[in-house]
Amino acid sequence: MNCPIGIFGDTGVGKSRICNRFVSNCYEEDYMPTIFCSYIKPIVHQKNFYSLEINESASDEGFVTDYTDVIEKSLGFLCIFDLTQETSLHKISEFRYRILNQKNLTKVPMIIVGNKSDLTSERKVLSETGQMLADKCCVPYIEVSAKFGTNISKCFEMLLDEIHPKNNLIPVKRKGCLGCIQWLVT
Ligand SMILES: Nc1nc2c(ncn2[C@@H]2O[C@H](COP(=O)(O)OP(=O)(O)OP(=O)(O)O)[C@@H](O)[C@H]2O)c(=O)[nH]1
Ligand SMILES: [Mg+2]
Repeated sequence: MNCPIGIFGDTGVGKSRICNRFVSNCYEEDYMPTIFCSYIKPIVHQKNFYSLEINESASDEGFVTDYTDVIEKSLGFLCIFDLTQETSLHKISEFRYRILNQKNLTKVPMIIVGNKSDLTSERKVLSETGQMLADKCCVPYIEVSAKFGTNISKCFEMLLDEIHPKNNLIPVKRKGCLGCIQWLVT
């Protein structure tokens, strides 16, 4: 199943590092702002095959078109903030509002992700605060470190768990292709 997902979050929170860690298991310190980046990652999760299309849009408000396109096509969203930057947590609500507003829905498959958990002495956002926001939004919460790879696969798998039932994906046998299944969005 082709599964487009959107990566949102304030500038510098680690969106690209999380994607690179997940897709290629690599990590670079140098910071290069993203305008738009798309990654493809095949993954087997809960015995289902997914071709994840991971779209990272610019965190700069100026690139409105990218936002709109990514929101339009995505089945689920990772909303990322930086555990060492409190302002980046406040931005999550803005991204969520924008996504719900464009999709004209009250809920979408989404995970709130606190990144840079390795920077323990610089932490500004308590786990409880991140969890409280996630509870308010009725979405799961997880803390990760792109630098050390902590919980990186897990946050994508959690999103697939959210996407799977909420889009009512039903496995159906494809005609003329024994053993092959496809997913229908109802
Ligand atoms: N210590 C630590 N630093 C991180 C981690 N993830 C990202 N960084 C650093 O944060 C900076 C920004 O990371 P990016 O992945 O480029 O951030 P981004 O959200 O993609 O930024 P934009 O594309 O500009 O919106 C880089 O200098 C990274 O080295 C992490 O898990 N731990
Ligand atoms: Mg980036």
